[in-house]
Amino acid sequence: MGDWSFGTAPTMRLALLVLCSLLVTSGACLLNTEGLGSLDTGATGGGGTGGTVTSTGGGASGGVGGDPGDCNDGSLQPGEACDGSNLAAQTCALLGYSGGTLACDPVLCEFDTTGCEECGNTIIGDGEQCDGNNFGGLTCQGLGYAGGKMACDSQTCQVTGCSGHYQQDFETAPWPAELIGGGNAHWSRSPTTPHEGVYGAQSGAIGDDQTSDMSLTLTFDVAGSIAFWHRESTETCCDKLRFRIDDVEQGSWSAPTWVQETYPVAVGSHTFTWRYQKDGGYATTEDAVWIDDIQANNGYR
Ligand SMILES: [Ca+2]
Ligand SMILES: [Ca+2]
Ligand SMILES: [Ca+2]
Ligand SMILES: [Ca+2]
Repeated sequence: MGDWSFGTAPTMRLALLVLCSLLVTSGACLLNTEGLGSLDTGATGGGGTGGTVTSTGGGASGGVGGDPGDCNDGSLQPGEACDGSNLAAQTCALLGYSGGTLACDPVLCEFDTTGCEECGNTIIGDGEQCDGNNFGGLTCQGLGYAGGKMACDSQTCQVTGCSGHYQQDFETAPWPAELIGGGNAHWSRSPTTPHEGVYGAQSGAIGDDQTSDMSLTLTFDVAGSIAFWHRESTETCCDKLRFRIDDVEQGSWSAPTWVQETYPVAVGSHTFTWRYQKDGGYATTEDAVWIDDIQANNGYR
């Protein structure tokens, strides 16, 4: 009896191996190997056929159940916000940050915003000039401006409030509002032989013992200078262009051709006045003076 009971098992194993070999050939054995293997591991491990079945099954299960299988392949599939260098045309700025470099998480294929800059965290990041009260030592002068009340834009983290170096070439209408008229007649834009471009400034029409003034007030946060070109067509001895800084005369001229003057200017607010002043009698030639190309280094409105 004992011989029969033990003799049956090898016979069944052989039968199962033959059956499985046939099923593998047709491809259907994949569905049955798990059940068979659990019933008789000896058969699976012992035969070459069983090994082939196991490796084939492993490949199949990975393809069906793996979630991030196509993350980091460089192309976007459904469920991926980004993939590798493909950021789906997004940037830190478009995602609401002030700047910085957007990246893609290589495992999750989600945006990695650790390289993005946040405006408002008081840290000056890439693309930010300032943040809050942190200017990182920047000054308006350091940025190429004349000066001003520097502030930091809370949305863009860019410096605001700086003003450029004042310059005026009189090419654009209307008359510059910052150039205040005074005396008996005001200055005006004039196309009469400008130094540069098409227009300069010409003194107003005045009589003997009269004046025509043009004044400009600028602020200098640091010491600078003011330069301008002038030309006169006047009674040489006695009718002159006079230039004043804060009511102190710096020079007077009656020059028939364009000449440039430059004066140093100290820190502070200063008023510059160009004045055509005539004496008590006689006039000659065009009886006027001209100014063009005012340039204030470090001076701003
Ligand atoms: Ca992908
Ligand atoms: Ca910041
Ligand atoms: Ca001009
Ligand atoms: Ca005169």
